[in-house]
Amino acid sequence: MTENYLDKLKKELSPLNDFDKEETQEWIEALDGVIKTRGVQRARYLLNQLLQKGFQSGLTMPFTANTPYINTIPVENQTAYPGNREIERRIKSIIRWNAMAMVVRANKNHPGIGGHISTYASAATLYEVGFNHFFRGKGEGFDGDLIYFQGHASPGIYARAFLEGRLNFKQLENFRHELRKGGGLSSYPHPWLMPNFWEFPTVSMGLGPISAIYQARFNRYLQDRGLKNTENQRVWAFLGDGETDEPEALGAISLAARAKLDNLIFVINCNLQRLDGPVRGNHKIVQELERIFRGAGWNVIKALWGSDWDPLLANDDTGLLVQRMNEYVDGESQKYIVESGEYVRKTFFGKYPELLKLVEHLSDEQVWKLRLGGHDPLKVYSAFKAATENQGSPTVILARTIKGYGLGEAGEGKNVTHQVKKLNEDELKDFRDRFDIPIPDKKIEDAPFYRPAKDSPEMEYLHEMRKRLGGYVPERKFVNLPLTVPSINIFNEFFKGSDRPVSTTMAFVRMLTILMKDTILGKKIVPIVPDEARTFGMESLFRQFGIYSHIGQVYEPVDADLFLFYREAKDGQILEEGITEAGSMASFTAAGTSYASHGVDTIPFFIYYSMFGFQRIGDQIWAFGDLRGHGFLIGGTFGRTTLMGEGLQHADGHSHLLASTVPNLITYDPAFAYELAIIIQDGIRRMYKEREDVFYYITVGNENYAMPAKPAGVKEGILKGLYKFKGSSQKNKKLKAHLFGSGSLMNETLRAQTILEKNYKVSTEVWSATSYKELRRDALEAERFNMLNPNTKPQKSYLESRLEDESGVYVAVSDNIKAIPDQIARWIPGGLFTLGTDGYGRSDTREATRRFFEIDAEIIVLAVLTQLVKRGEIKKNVVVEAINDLKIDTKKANPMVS
Ligand SMILES: Cc1ncc(C[n+]2csc(CCOP(=O)(O)OP(=O)(O)O)c2C)c(N)n1
Ligand SMILES: [Mg+2]
Repeated sequence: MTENYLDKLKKELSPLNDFDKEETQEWIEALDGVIKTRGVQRARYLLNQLLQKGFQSGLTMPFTANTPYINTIPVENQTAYPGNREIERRIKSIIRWNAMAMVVRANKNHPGIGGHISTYASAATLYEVGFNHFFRGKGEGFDGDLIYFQGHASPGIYARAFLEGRLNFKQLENFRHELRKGGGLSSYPHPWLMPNFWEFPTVSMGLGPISAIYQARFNRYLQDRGLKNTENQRVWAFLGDGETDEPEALGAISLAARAKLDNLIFVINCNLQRLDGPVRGNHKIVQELERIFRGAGWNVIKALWGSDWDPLLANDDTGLLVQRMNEYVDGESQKYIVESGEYVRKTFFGKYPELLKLVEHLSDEQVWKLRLGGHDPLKVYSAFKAATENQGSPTVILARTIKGYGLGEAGEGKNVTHQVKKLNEDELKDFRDRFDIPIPDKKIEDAPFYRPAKDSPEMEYLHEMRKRLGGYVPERKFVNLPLTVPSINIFNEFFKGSDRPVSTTMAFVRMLTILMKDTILGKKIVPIVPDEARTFGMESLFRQFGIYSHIGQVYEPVDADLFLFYREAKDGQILEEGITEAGSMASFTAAGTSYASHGVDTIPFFIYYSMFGFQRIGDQIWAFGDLRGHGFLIGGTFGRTTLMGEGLQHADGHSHLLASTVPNLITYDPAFAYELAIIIQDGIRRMYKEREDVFYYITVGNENYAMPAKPAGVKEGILKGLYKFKGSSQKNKKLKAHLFGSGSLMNETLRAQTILEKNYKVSTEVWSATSYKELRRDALEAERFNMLNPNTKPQKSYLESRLEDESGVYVAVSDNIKAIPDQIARWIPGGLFTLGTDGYGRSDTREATRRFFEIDAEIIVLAVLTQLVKRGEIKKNVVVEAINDLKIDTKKANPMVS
């Protein structure tokens, strides 16, 4: 590899190239003298002056955001450990054992059931220092810290809760056996499955860190808007070093620094390994992360070396030990774990003979056992303490550990360690001996759980420490009181209809404004936009309600003289997130779960380009469902052909299909303003009054058309997913058809109705299908009930009872792909013929794209006639003539494949 400028300078700056050691020593002594007599501030000033002078004379220093590969906190700045180290070690050892035993036992009984030993084994000290000294619970007078536990460390978190008496033997035994009688523990943190225990689902890597950042920012929002005092609540996010490769993990760190989130602490467990092997075999993950975080403005604390290394570093007169630490790569470091002390001495220290002297008083075993920072409670405590005391910026702790710590031959530091799920008898014995667990040889094979007596010093200490910190964690609590929800009357204006053409988006923005002005709910509404407010016509909200900024607005906006200027304010209500759907979704998550994490209701509306929702941030939406989040996802500019001109990567016709996969998500594709009003009001009622753990996805379009007045008696149908919008004017005709329309395609069904009735004498009824997902869910429920209860009177689904008295052919059309209406096809008498927008979108006018995708009125007419021919109710030549009359090109390209 070619050397770059930095590599060359590194060489030049190495102590090995020091050709006048005496002179160097003089300078070092001078610096020491200044630090001792005048303090570090003065020393910093002098060094800076020297650098500036040097720069003026042509001396450039290599740019680096790195500090040397040593601990950030010098020994002199460590505080004495405030706890009982010995008891804490015993507690930690027992937790280690039980965490390991949970996985081993589960896999012994059911090979393949899975679980992870090595992640917690490496992180135990990080968590235990937190549990004993930092994590605040939700007790009397405490609001509690918000802690994102690394998903794969869950066995350790369960094992602690077991010692605390919060989980019993049976539950531990049923780890990863949730369906056993009495229930079991979920594989990873899932509030859906353990709603009183887990607070945050973190196991999809990268989602924890980005959620934590926006959570910390949302805590500030609640504070600045007077909704809750969150001053004493910290957000802790524990993550893996491998996890930082996920774009979401680091993608929002600059926001955290910009917003000065000193209530946020990241702890990255740098065991240098991920699932397959080293995170950075040829490089150093810690240094890479340090550069990135420092560059973004974070306070970075490296806890790399344990106290055993302190005297070695103190005696490192040549600077070669630091040089050695700086230069060796992670792959090499991993090798030292699986090799002997002799190998470490020879290879690590022996590279420079001077270094051998530093360890000559240590045996090989002692050399091998020189502890790393993340396994040394004192180093971890000092790092956590410094993090909690840091002001004005978020902190990241980079703690170095060993993956599979304590597993020995079974996997410690090996590339396979992540997957280790079984230990043989000897390995269990080694583990027991290493951590002094009182389990006799004859029982060891079973890897039994161990819990000391209630009155043992360990148990007393454990409870006492948690009592001081306000209670046990994790614990999920939530508001259960019904919120007073405004009546539907607040939306009366939408029930009258309007001749003025408007879009459902415009109607939505108006509804949002009404809600934001509501005396009861107004303050709780949280509008969230990813740099798309103008797209949706929401800029009027900027001035009225303000854009949230902790520091207000320190500049005069360029449009200050305009009525709708860009107004940022400390109590601003809108979260304008910039171009980050992931960040916006993380904000939506914080606001949508505030009823649980803060005991404060907020009602988020996240309005975004529907194409960049489910397929871009679908995993976060899934996690939101797991979290039992409440709120409204509003998919704007929806519709493969409704959104004009934007084409293939913008025109969305399938987000409803993706949305249909989320179990507790209620979805709607409304056509008219009154439908939208009823859906939103009912959504608020269900989520905030009835406290149902559901959330909403509603699509809105930007096509303007006259909004009809609300017909009588349609509320139930709108909410259930289907109602008759416009009956036929030719009721007694023999030929009958039903058109199901959705969204702006309702207008094409109405046009088709006129053509069918006028030109083809088909009595045609138009229905508005607001939610195929709701219809399907209801039909599936009835079907299931009838299957399981053969002796009971069969239940009828809403769909079946609505259609039982109807006759005729059925055609569905929407701006979605055909699979959306196909969802209900099997319950439609005589079948459902579906039209939709399968295929890649095109940029053109609505008329052109609707003909291209074969969903316009003419094609609807053709589809109906074709169905009538199939039933033998009309002759084929009617269709042939219709194709001609309706000017349909039968040779046109098939949109599905072109
Ligand atoms: C988004 C996502 N991709 C992949 C996985 C599968 N996975 C689980 S753990 C793991 C390795 C974790 O390594 P690291 O983040 O370093 O954590 P460690 O266990 O080493 O602390 C992987 C790839 C996942 N859980 N989530
Ligand atoms: Mg790792």
